[in-house]
Amino acid sequence: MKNNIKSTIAILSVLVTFTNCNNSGKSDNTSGELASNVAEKVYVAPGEHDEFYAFISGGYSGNLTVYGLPSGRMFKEIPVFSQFPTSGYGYSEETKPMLNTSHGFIPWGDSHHPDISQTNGEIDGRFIFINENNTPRIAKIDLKTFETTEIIEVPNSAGNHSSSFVTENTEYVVAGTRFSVPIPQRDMPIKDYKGNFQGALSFISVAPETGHMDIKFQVLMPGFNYDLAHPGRGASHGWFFFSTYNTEEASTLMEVNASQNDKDFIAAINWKKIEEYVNNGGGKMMPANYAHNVYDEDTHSATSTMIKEVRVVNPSEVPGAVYLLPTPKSPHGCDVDPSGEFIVGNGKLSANLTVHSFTKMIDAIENKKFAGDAYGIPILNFEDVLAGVVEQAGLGPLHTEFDDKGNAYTTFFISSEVVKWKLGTWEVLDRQSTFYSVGHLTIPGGNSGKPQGKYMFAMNKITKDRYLPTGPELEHSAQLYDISGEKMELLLDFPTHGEPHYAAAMRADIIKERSQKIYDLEENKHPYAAKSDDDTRVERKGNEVHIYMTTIRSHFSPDNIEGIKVGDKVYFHITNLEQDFDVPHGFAMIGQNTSEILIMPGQTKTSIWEPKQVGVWPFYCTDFCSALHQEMQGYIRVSAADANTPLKWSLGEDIE
Ligand code: RUQ
Ligand code: CUA
Repeated sequence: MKNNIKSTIAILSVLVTFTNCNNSGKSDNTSGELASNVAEKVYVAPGEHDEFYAFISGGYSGNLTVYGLPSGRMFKEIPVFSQFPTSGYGYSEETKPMLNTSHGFIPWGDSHHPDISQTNGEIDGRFIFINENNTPRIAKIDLKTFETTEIIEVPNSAGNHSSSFVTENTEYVVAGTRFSVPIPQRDMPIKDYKGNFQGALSFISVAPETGHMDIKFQVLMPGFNYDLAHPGRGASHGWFFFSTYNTEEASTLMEVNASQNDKDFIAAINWKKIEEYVNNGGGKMMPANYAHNVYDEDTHSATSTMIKEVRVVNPSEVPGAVYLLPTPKSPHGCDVDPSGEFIVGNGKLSANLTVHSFTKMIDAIENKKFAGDAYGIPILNFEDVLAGVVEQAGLGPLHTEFDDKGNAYTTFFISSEVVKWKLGTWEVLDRQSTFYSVGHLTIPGGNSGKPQGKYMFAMNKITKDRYLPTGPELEHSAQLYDISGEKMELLLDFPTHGEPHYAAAMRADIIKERSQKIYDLEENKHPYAAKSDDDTRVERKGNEVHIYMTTIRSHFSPDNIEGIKVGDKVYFHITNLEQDFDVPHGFAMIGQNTSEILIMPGQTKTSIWEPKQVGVWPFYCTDFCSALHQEMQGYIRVSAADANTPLKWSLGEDIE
């Protein structure tokens, strides 16, 4: 009884609070979390669609997740660098080649920075690229199908972190090495790092129509750590900027030894100049070994090709192509504003934010005002290229994004906040706390010449008390802010998956319209496709058995198979005959040493089973596809290795 009274009082006081809020009429107050208009701002009614897509990197999950904004609802996890039992990616025979590398099959990756393709400096929603940090790779996801369709390994690279960022017409997707290494790799003492290790910056060309990727050239830089990067745009289109740390070239106890120099550099690369040099036969081909994996939508299959050489360019061969801009102090993010004039160095150990001017940089280069050189690369004077400093903005700046009104937003890890400041005047306009320890932030279109504004979300490294506890491990937390007004307003917390290093976001309309609903069965060129029940069959080749199987609501054809033997390798090649949106069928076989597979309408996928025990073993559909989904099953009779049970199959009648 007492409890009842207590809770009634609690409810009343909550109501009173809300009434007060509403009566106060303060819609722009900073305690916005409780105001009911905040809830309206993120409310997307049942059946309605979100206004923006957000593609959030999964970090150590190796994948990419798709969210809607402003609701913060997660729509999909796109498998990229990691095996994914939910769809069978990396488990099906068709997709295993996607995870092939020069180190063999790798079931996992560490994805960091997604970036959407651009046309004329605007994001176009055709493709999204993302890097793998650990075993350097760049992946491309087709935003028609939301499938990973290409992965290219990056040789001469390690800790592929200053990646993947695209130039304003998607001429290149760029990947830079975080860890310098011996190039070519060789057996040598670690203590000889300095002067001997190198950092490769890779320019991967993207074919305008198909999106096909190729490593056009690698620039072999001094042995610094290349942490983040961004393309020039507008006037600075043709340049690429990379933040560096460990210009000390230390190889041990980096937290001390790589923090000695007062200033590190932002490296400015004139890729247009190097491209021209390379187009005229410049650079040299160097032996290499890296995988290029391509998924073909017609055959529904991936192939992996090993490539044996790569073109490398030394900065000294192309005078005027590479410069170093002194930047305090161990900068992390390297961000370019929408106009292309300002290059922000987020010096994570510095109290101030340094902003370089592209115009001043060009002036200084033309007047040959250099402060020295590093391994022959000219170093510009700090003062000569400085556009301005955002003073004492916060502690531990990491990343900066931009809106469409000339404002910048920088995350501060240590002081756990986002700070809004004005480009050109460098004054701080607003600051809002994040919960807690923010890394990256994203504004839709924020990494292009045309930011779309409206929202900003912060991706935080520490969650602590933001959600119901789930044991020691918590999902990371993101916070959505309304940035349409003068002050940022916190709207929503939502959980993210893995560690979201970065995200790309854009208005939903373009992607939504182009999104594919089914695969055309007629166009299916999979060599093992069965396009109707007439094509279904079982073929034995030695101890390999190939089952050409179809699915349609609600049966497999065939669904009874006899004559399989212990020691066989059984390939289920399953074609989903459906031609309706959102009707996949799944497949799983008891005792399989792999995951289930999910087959989209019109698609063929292959799953392997190596039966080890005699018996009659069932398989079934894993996706609740119809009222008779539970009936969607079949049996396989497995006989002893030396038995002579004839190979037979059927649907709807007994095997005699
Ligand atoms: S990082 S939290 Cu991998 Cu982009 Cu800066
Ligand atoms: Cu097909 Cu359930």
